[in-house]
Amino acid sequence: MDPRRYRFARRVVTTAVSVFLLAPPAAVAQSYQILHTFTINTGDGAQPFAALIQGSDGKFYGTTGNGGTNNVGTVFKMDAAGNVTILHSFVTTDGYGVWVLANGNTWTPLHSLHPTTIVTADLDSNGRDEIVFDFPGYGLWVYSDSGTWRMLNSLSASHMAAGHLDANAKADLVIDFGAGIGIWVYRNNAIWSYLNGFPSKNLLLADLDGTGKDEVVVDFGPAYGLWQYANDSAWSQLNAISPAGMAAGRFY
Ligand SMILES: [Ca+2]
Ligand SMILES: [Ca+2]
Repeated sequence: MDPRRYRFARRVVTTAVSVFLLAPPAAVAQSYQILHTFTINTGDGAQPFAALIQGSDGKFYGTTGNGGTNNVGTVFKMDAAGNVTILHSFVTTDGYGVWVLANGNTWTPLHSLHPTTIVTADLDSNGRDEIVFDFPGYGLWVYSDSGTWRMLNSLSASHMAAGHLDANAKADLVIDFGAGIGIWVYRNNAIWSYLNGFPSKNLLLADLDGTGKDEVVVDFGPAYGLWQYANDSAWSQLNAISPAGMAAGRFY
C-alpha cells in the first residue's frame, strides 16, 4: 500500500472521530437565533440557499441567488453577530453568456447576458429556426435566423415552450408569465392570446394524438395535476398527479 495513502486514510479517520466526540449529546435541547434576514433590495441579497463557508478570518462567506444591485445575486460575508457585508453584486454579464455550437464544430459567442430559458422555433416558417431567450430583467427576445434581435415581450416567463398549435406552418410559442398574468400563446409570429390563468409548474408541446396539431401539456402542480389543451380547442385532465419532471418524444 502506498504509505502516503495510508497516512491520508488515518487522518480522515481521526478527523471523523474528533467530530463525533465534539458533537453534543442528543438530549441537549437546541435553540436557534436569526442572525440576519435577507431582504430583496439593492443593499442586500436574497435567497441565500447555498451553505456558508467559514474563512480563516473567522467570517462566514456565502452567496445569494437574488438581490444585490442588479437583483441577480451577491457574494457576501457575515460576522458572528450576523452583520452582512456585500462583497460583490453579480451582473448579468458575469460569466460566459450564450454561445452557439454551429454544425457540431464551431463555437461562436451570441450574447453576453445569461438567459434563464431558451427555446428554438421557426417562427417565420422559412426553414431555419429562430431562438427565443428569456433574459431576466430584459424580458423575452427573439434572435432571428437572419441575425437580428427583437424584443418579444418586456416580461420574463416562468415557463416557455414551442410547437404548432394550429395548421399554420409558422411555429407558436406557449409562455407562462406567472401568477397574475397567466399562460399566453404567441401564434404564427404575430398574435398574442390568453390561454389559462393558473400558473404552471411545467409545460411542453407535443402532438399526443397525431392530428398534426400539438397538444399543450401543462403541469399545474399538486393541487390540479397534469392537463392537456388538445388540438387548440379543449382542456382535459391527463393525470391527477403532478409529475416531478416530463419530456415528450416518439417511442412507439
Ligand atoms: Ca425562421
Ligand atoms: Ca394533436
